[in-house]
Amino acid sequence: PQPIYLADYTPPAYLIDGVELEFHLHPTATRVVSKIRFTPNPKAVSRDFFLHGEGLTLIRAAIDGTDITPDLVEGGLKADVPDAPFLWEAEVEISPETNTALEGLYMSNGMYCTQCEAEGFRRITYYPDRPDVMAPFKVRIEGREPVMLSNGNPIASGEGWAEWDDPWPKPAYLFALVAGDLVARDDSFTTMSGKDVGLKLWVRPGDEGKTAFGMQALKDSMKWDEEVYGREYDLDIFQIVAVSDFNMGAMENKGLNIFNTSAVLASPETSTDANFERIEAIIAHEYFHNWTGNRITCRDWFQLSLKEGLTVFRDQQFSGDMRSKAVCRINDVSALRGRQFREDNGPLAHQVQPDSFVEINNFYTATIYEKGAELIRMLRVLVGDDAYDKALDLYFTRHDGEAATIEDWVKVFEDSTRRDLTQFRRWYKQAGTPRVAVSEDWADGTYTMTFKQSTPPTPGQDEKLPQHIPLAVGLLGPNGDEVLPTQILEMTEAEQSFTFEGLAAKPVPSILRHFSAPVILERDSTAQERAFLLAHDTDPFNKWEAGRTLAKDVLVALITGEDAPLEDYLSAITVMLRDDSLDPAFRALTLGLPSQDDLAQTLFDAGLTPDPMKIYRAQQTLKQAMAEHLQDLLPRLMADMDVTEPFQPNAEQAGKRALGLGLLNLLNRLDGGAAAQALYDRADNMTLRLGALGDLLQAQKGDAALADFRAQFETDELVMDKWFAMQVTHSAPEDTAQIVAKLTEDSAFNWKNPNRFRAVFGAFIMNPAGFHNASGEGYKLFADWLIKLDPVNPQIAARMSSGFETWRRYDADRQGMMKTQIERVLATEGLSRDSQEMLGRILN
Ligand code: B3K
Ligand code: ZN
Repeated sequence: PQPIYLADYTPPAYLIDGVELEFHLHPTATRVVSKIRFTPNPKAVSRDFFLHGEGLTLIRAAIDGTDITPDLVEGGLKADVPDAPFLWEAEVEISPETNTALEGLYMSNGMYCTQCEAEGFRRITYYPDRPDVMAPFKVRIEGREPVMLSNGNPIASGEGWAEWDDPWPKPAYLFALVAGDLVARDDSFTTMSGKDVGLKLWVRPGDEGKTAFGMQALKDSMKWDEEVYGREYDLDIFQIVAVSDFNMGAMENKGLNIFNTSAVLASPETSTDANFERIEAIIAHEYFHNWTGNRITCRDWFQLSLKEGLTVFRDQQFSGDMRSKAVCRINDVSALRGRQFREDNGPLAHQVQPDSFVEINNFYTATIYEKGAELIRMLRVLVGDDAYDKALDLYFTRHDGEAATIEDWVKVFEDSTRRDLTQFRRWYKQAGTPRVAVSEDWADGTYTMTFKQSTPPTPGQDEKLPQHIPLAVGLLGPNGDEVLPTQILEMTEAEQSFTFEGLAAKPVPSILRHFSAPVILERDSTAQERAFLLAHDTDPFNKWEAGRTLAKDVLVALITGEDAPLEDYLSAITVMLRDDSLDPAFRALTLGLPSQDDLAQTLFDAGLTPDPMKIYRAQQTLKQAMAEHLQDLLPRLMADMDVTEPFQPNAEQAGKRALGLGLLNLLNRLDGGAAAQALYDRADNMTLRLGALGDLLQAQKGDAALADFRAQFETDELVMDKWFAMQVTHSAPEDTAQIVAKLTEDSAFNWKNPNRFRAVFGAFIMNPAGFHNASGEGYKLFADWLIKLDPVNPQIAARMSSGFETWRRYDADRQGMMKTQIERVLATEGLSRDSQEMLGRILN
């Protein structure tokens, strides 16, 4: 497959004044009639008329009313057209029912729905399927479905038909159609200028009871975007539809967001606190896209982070405002390190604004999303909050209605702040995670910190230039008082020193507060100093970070057989846990240990070969030591975390449950599962039930609970996903592959459903000790399933293949076994472009 290059961008040859679509729905023979008014683009460099089209059967085509026979070519069609505005008409036939890739128009549980981003619209009709062609759409749907929806405002409907009108010009990737037997939760929102907007959350009959939380999250998001960004909604109606078969979380189609059921349906009995939090964030994210993505869209897919990075940043801000800022920041950074750092330090590393791609669906990555969001966060830190707000106002006025670029975005900041951001732009163009090493010097009341930055080579990019890094730094005195509040040090050189004068004693520095830049900080420190920061740092992120690095020091020492600062860690953690002034959610996070994947990368970076079993055992050893050390404290602390009020999915209650479960996980190592069983038996919400089930599985006492869980929730797809995932996550490493194999034979393993496939195989590749079991059977099993899934759903197969992305970290045996499997998948005949690109990059 040939790559597409950013450098080859040219403006579209024709623009569109208006689109009319007519759908005649049929499961295997849907007819789509299109009328498109084209006009030559004055900025075009060519007059060639090309329309994208894939898997379409062309029935008829006409230009200005005269039938024509277009030239059907690879990926679309060509035709001779007038050198003036003209009307294109076409009729095509498509088969939604057999569309298992879930891209274009497809069926899920008997209901029609669409997914057009990035390039799915070309599977619906012939069209210039590129985001810089924006047009208003009118849609008529004919069919037997009781509910038939599309973008924009409802115009008219009757028995067997419905018409919709979206006045806002949009690229085709934002098109949506839904038709089926659906029921709505209705509500309304009055915008800041007093307009009434109808809100509808559509679900399958039976799921009405799981819509209240999503609707509230939507209203909160609408209010927040008005208050914080001054953005008002712009149609008479906003709709969300929940769909069971969906490749990702959700999609921001104009006025008609389509959601994976897992990203919108919620109830205390079936959803965990983490589910509620994620749902709130995704609803906000998709809603925020209405301005950052839809009103201002991307010129081409190389600019994907323009909308995704910004919208993630906005949803992170929103979650921080709705919940606890500190806890949200810690969670966001953990996710960034877990997914984006892993990507940036392996064969799939790529720029936030890539130069080329083969399959764009492979670039909906943590780098585009989460690193993109970090770049915006840094910009905000560098220019200041007020200047950020001004820049955003300028962005919205200058680019509303346009398909913009990342250059446009940075230029807005330059123009509104008069800062030169030339060096900052490198963040978009240089892949890889910068390492920042710190050394310090103390003499005569002067404290000097010297920072050195370097970024390791990434595929296709050997040389890296110094980046513009905002380092948020504070200093603490020996008694724990802050002697210097947070300052932003701007690092622009490869090596740079900063001095602080007039200090009475050598300070303890708190560096990279609130994780002010997405870098790896390298700083040798003593266990005492880490414990000191855990006890005294005023920055909650760095307070947590101190605990995390101390835990990491202990674990690495346990793995490598060096002296571990175990006692320092245990006493520091005890002090932290006892501190009632600390938010339970914060304490729960600080009690958690760095992940096995994080430790593997750390060891690899240190020039060692990570052994997944040793890492796993070190974690178990440390947890056992923690349990024993905290033994006397556990019952009282756990009792303190009991929530007696009725279940609320808010941050306060969730924090107590999280800490309670964190402590139970330790107690579980001492009481052989007794407390977990008791909790399982009395739990009246999914958070506690699932937490208890995990502990029971861990203690190898889960059989009865698993059977009970299944009996209770057999008909609930989303809860059954948890039932599958839990068994993989909490398996003993030597059993994991067999358990996965057994689950794939279960009658409920509906593998064509992305949620179900991910429940099993996502959990598998996220369980390093199990996946990397020395026998290699895990690798083979995983490859078998990639081969099986690829022809059915290439997007999910390609995405999951990142399970192999860390193969070069491991010993020669494991490397050899993984390489064999990667090559076997690559050699599969007819392998999708998606998987070819991913596995090809992973291998090289
Ligand atoms: N924009 C969509 C993702 C589309 C993925 C296409 N493979 C959801 C989101 O980021 O909000
Ligand atoms: Zn998005």
